Amino acid sequence: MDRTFVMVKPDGVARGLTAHIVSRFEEKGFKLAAAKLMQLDRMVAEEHYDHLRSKVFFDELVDFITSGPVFAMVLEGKDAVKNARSLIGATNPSDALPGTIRGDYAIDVASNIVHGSDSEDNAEREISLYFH
Ligand code: DAT
Ligand code: MG
Repeated sequence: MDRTFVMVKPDGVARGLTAHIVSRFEEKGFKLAAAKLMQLDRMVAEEHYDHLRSKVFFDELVDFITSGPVFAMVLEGKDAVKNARSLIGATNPSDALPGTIRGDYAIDVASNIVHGSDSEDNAEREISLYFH
């Protein structure tokens, strides 16, 4: 079965939207295969966002993702990476369509409520980073 890594970011957990977001994926047809509420340390956060190290917003991004607990998940389903990304919506909530999670629950790119792996290789890399 295809699988992907999805994480409710600190803004989503703090706003009490964790269960709601899990439900959105379950309603879509995903099976929740693993999940945990956890606090990221900077090492894990920097490893997770390694591809963005050169960006001006990198420090802000690491500050944000380590600012409170996140809810990390492994989701299983057909074309898991693609289906999860399409439910999550565009990176910038201003571009995310209504009906997507970011389109419905976020307004600012710096706190866009949920993460989803962008390729099968990154899904496996992120699953081993968070669930080992
Ligand atoms: P995505 O989360 O859609 O895969 P990404 O991997 O390009 O997007 O970026 C990771 C996160 O970095 C993104 O969810 C929010 C943050 N980010 C991206 N672009 C940003 C920007 N211009 N300003 C602030 N944060 C940004
Ligand atoms: Mg990404």
